[in-house]
Amino acid sequence: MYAWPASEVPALPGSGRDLRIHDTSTNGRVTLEPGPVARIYVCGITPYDATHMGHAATYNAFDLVQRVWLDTKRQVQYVQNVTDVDDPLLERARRDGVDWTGLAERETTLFREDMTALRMLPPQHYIGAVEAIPGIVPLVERLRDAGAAYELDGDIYFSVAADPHFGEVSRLDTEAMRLLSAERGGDPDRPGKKNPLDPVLWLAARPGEPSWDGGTLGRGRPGWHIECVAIALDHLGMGFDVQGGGSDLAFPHHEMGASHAQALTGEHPFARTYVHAGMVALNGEKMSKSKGNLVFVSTLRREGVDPAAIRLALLAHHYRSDWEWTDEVLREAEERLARWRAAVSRPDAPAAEGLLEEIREALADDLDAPAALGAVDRWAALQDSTGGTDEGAPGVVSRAVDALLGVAL
Ligand code: 5CA
Ligand code: ZN
Repeated sequence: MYAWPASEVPALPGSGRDLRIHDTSTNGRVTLEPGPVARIYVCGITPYDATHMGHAATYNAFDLVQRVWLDTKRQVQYVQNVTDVDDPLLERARRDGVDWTGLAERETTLFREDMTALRMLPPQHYIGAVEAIPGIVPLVERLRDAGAAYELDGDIYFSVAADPHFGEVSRLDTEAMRLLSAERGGDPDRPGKKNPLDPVLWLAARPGEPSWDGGTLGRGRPGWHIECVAIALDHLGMGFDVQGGGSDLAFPHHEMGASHAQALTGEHPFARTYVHAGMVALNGEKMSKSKGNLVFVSTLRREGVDPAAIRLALLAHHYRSDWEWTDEVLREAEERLARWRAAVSRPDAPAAEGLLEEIREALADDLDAPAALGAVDRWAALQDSTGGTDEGAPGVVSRAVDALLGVAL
């Protein structure tokens, strides 16, 4: 499906450095070494509610990954899905008495508008679960025929025992996996499963629910993890550079996805690096659609908040930390934006020597956006008398801030 328009990324002098980033599966930092075309899959939204600050923070982190890669003169192949059929979407549509397809379309449209306003780079392939179904069915058939999946009352389950690398993405013990599985869409207590953790690949048609032709699987709809696997394999192949999402996706979603793909292909790994963003909270609790403690990007925009200030509010927090959204966070970002805009309008701006390299260094160091903001703050606070003036400096600074941080001054 259509993604959203790309904002221009200004060309910068020289070249950025390779990104060192925290990898969940090794629990340590790795230097990413993509080829000339860096490949990234970022899990997309389940469109039953509007984009909140937690979503925006996670997409901001992976937007930075791409901006660093582009600055190393690589191309980026970026794929994102939309989980436009799944239990939470169907439940919300039922609760509100609306058509689930209309709900998904409306919220996806709003997400596109939010991403555009925030200057997030669009994926080259933006694929809905529904449009991926013809590709999902043969994968599930193959897993079943290879003995990596089994039937339970018409539903097809993946056998985690089929992947010798199962558990290596999230590195959790069985008890923790069981708890998270129950919390995050799994059904560990369903009788008859070979392993309580086994996730569903194909759900047989239920009355009152949408279903599709599943070939030898019978009518039904896909499970959650196989959706992202089918889309990633189709557009990126095995061994792509980064799979990204919020930390709540490490288990079960990314763990199961890796196992599906590894069992399907006999190859390892699915993604070379798994990167997870921290959770944004509101009033002390993780912002989540199910709890309803949300601040929406679109609401702030409607209230007249500058999207560049929203983006600066996200950038002020390290992507791996869990943090709390408050009015104060936004107020500080608005003040910073005003300071930066005033600074680039100075006729006698101080020289910006070294600033571009400082921003590059900060981002290459596990996407340390707060450090990058600090470097720009210092330049904005400089009095022209200290290091001489340079009438080219405002241009250099605004291009660097735009290209590397996605903020238009
Ligand atoms: N459709 C699936 C992924 S395939 C899904 O998780 N959708 S979602 O709408 O629930 O979340 C979209 C992205 O936002 C995911 O990466 C998720 O980890 C992230 N996310 C959700 N809530 C928060 C939060 N409070 N803070 C940070 N990131 C969040
Ligand atoms: Zn996903």
